[in-house]
Amino acid sequence: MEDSRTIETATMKMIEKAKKDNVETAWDRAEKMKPQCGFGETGVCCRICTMGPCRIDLVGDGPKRGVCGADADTIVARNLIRMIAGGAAAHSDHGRDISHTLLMAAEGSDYEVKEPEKLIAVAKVFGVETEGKDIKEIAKETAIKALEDFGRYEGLTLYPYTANEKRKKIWEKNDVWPRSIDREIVQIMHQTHMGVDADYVNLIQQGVRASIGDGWGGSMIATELSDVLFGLPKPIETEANLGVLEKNMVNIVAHGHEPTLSDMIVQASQDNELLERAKAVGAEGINVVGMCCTGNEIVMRHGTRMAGNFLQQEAAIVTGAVDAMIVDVQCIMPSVTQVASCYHTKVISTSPKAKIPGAIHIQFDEKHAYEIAKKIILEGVENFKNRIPEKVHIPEEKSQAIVGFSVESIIKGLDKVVIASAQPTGTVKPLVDCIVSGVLRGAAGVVGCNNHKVQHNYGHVELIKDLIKHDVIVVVTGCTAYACAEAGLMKPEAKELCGPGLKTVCELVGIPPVLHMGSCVDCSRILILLNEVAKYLNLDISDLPAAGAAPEWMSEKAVSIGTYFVTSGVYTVLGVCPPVLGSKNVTKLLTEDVEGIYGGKFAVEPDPHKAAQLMIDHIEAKRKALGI
Ligand code: XCC
Ligand code: SF4
Repeated sequence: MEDSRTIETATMKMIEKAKKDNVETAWDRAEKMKPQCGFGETGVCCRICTMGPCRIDLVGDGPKRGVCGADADTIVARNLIRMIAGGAAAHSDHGRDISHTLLMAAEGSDYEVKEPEKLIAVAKVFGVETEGKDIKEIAKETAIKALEDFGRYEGLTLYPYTANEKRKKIWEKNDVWPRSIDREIVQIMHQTHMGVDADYVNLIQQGVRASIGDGWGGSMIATELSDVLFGLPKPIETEANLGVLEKNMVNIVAHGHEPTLSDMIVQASQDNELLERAKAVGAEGINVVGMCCTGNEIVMRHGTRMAGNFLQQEAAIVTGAVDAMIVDVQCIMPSVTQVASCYHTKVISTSPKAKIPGAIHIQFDEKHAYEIAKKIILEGVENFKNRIPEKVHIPEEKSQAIVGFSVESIIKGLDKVVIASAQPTGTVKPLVDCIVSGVLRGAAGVVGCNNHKVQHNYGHVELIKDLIKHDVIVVVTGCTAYACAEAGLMKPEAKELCGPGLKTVCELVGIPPVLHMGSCVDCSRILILLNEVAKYLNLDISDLPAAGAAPEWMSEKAVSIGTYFVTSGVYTVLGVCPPVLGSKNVTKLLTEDVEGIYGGKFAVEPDPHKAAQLMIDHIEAKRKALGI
């Protein structure tokens, strides 16, 4: 079987089935969208005020400036940092919600502190005194400090202080330390308002500030406090792909991003009352499966199976076997209700921020979390009997995977490599030893979305296969994680695809060569891991033999992620070009000049094999510079 749209056979089958069932998918709509607008694609379309829309003619002798006089540099830079604002806002609003959930846990709710030790570590970052206090008190003070970091009115955001000394000096010197997480996002909106900033360098600098507030602020707080509330991920077995849907069970797909609801859904799905009701409607049980990043949150902590990534959301419904798709925020195609209307599937929206025409809205409320989760699941249970048997086809594809690699569990796991000294180190020393000795050539973080412009999962899988063949250990988050799990790159047997060094490490430690580190906000785990290694070696992140990639990205969040990786010192290769080519200056700034300032830079390479080579070359160059 071959298909230019996806490499993944379950999805191929569902695309075919969709056609038969007269259902439109993202790929169909993408076809209809062709040709896509060249002005938009190169970033030179401006709609910021109603004197426009204005667009810059890049090839002919048409306009070189908008009505207000803004040139291509200004327009491209403004558009780009507005993307960063969107992405940083999404991540940080998620982080704020988690902080609020911690506060509610402290004050009494269905949530509780699952990891007191980690809470104490986080409390220290915020300067909360922990000695002699009970855990609820610490939780409350930490939550308030975290919430303050979003809107602080004096000083600087606190979480970036966890970075290594060299990195902090770079941010200070270039004046990009975020003052507060929200403020930098708001300032982007102000600075890009008609007639404010026209200097592309100054605009990009503000984008950098907001992105650091995301990666080392909002996202990191989201990750750290999620661990506190929902548990620290530890290696756990699971399965991935559409084949995790069950013919004889109530299938509930949890889709979206935050763990607050999905974690409760997992718990409530075991409720006796609901299980009995499921039996009464003729089902063998309740099968909760994950989709996109909320799926990553629950698989990391409970092993909840992974149904599919971004471009599989419609395909999941096309199986005709999804009784309820529960969504919260981000990456939910409005088309899901359209697709659902051709089957029996109920789409249930739960966030006041995200309502979708055609969906049932059951508003989630942290105060009554368990009861509402039960109510939501019940919708799916009652819907089981409405399945249309002739429309049900669940593809059999599913792969084994080991997931759940928090920084803490990686450190613990790699301690097994130290065979000579049986003493566990509790630090990144074993990882560092493997890299310094050359057993591992380096490490790569591969993250991000799916995008119809890249064959679904092809970019992720091909790039990563090349990296592991070259003994580069790979960590992943987001939709990349699903692509890897589905392709079998997260099972121990994937060691056979590795070079000899990485293969040995996989054997000794019992890990796969590709480590699932979580959802998109968990890209902050990658920052923490890099930072720990840098600190251990008394180096900066930019000195390490490491690189990043987003082979199939599409969202504004990915622009923010890419920017904070680059300005944390990571060479980052994008498989899809951001809308910047309309400005030679902005393009040069991002792909060349920025390296002299932050030690990282962007590259764009659609061919995953060439992209992998760029990363490997970078890793080898860094090794050489370190003399290892
Ligand atoms: Fe969304 Fe997070 Fe992208 Fe996937 S990787 S398409 S942002 S689900 Ni985050
Ligand atoms: Fe045109 Fe300037 Fe208005 Fe943009 S801000 S739409 S370039 S007049």
